Amino acid sequence: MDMNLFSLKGKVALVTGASYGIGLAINTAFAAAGAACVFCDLHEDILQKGFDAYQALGIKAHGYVCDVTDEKQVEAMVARIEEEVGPIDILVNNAGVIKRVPMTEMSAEDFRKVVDVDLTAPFICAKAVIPSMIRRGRGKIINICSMMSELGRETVSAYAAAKGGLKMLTRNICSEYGGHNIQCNGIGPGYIETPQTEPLRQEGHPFNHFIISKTPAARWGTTEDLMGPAVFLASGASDFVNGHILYVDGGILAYIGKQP
Ligand code: NAP
Ligand code: GCO
Repeated sequence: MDMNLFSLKGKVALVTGASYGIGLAINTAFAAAGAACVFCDLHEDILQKGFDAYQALGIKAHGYVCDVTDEKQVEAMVARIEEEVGPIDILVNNAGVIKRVPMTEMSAEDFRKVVDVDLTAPFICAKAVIPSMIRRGRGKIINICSMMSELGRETVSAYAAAKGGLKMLTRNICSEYGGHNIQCNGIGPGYIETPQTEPLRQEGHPFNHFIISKTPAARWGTTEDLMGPAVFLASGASDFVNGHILYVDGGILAYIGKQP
């Protein structure tokens, strides 16, 4: 028996939306810990870029085109993964979108689209993998939450509502399926250098300085900062951790902010 508490040897991990960014980093860490890595993406061309990225890292990843908001597509993908790779031991609901629009200028359609990807899709994906986890008597589900699971700010009403809901979905999956040895936890990244935050990090953008002043670590996070926390929550080291949101934010949530 592998006594390394953080080992993922023999495990199958599905990370949604993991062709780049946080998802790619998490799957890279899972591969280093011994897991078989699976990822999905909405677009074939982006999926191919993902394959290229994993190959460049020396990782033999399994990838599928799937719109995670579409229950039939998710069910079909999970069935294919179980057939081609093996039953899913670890699910990371990472796929996400954001629309930065003042609430009164946001259409209900756009609000729904954000909630559909950031909250309904994690429900759909978790619902698709839990039955098999129950049959096998174990499972790990990790939902990628956000600072916006705890805080609001201008222009991100849909995203904050979805990520706040994702925190409570995490706690509810813990409550409903913890008795089947399924641990469902969240990771709440701070402000991380990925394409999603590119607009906020433009040289001279006031938000750039703002985040540095709100972060005790006085820097933007990197996707590498999320690797260890993800392996911890995916491994046997966290078998008695359930319903927890692990904030990986450099201390933002603890800090009133640097005096101007
Ligand atoms: P991102 O730019 O938000 O990309 C998310 C990924 O999800 C992309 O690969 C995207 O694919 C995919 N995706 C979007 N809609 C999808 C759908 N319907 N079906 C399947 N895949 C879909 O990348 P990120 O910044 O690495 O964010 C990853 C997660 O972390 C998100 O949930 C985000 O909300 C969360 N997060 C990010 C930060 C940050 O500072 N970056 C902080 C906290 C939380 P395409 O490129 O093909 O559209
Ligand atoms: C924003 C950012 C944030 C980050 C992240 C913070 O516009 O405020 O995009 O939402 O993406 O979610 O944890």
